[in-house]
Amino acid sequence: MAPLTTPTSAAAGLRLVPGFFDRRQQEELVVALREVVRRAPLYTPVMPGTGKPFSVRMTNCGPLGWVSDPHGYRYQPMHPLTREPWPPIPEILMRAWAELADYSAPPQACLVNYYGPAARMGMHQDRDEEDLAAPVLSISLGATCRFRICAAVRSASTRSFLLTSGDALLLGGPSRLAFHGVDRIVAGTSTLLPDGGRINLTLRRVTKPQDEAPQRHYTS
Ligand code: MD3
Ligand code: FE
Repeated sequence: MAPLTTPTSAAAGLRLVPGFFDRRQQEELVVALREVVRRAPLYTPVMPGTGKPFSVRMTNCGPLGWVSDPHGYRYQPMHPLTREPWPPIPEILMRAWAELADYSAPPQACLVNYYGPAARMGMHQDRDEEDLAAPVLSISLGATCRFRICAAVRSASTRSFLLTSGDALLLGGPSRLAFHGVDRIVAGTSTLLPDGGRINLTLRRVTKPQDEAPQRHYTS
């Protein structure tokens, strides 16, 4: 069984798998992601309403992608600038979901977040998905970051820990709706990516599996 760490009971259902991807697999992921960003370029999203730009640059792969623009947050099947469909989720990530997620249906969206040395992400909940029974699987590549998570109410005390290159973090059960964010990128910790950058991949279900062709289950 893979190592299991629960840094805080404020995040029950959270499972950190340090070093899930070894260095060779991380390099394979970077190669696959270069193809993803060639077909679906990183762009700078803006906040709904205010139009304030994110410090994180984003793109997606998979049938659906998460986008933020002046109209709101949503999932959509195409890149907001090229209007092309998102490229497929790389096989190595589909296998990671099958191994870790303990969920009967495949992921539909893989958000690619690119953090430069000064980028951060404010505390928020992920709740734009209709299927909240499915876990979220996050994979970290490149620079280490200090990640923060707190229980379902924002006022609850928060805990923080480091996410390093190759780590997988599974957010299921009560942790699925926990507030979380990235406080900062730790300078000088990226040997995988140039310029001290960090990539976070977030694999998600968006719709409920019942909306698709039923999955057959055989016994005996
Ligand atoms: C906890 N990304 O894209 S990943 C996001 O490192 C996001 O880029 C951060 O938060 C990043 O929405 C954090 C870890 C993560 C992802 C999803 C979660 C933690 C989560 C969903 C629920 C609770
Ligand atoms: Fe999030």
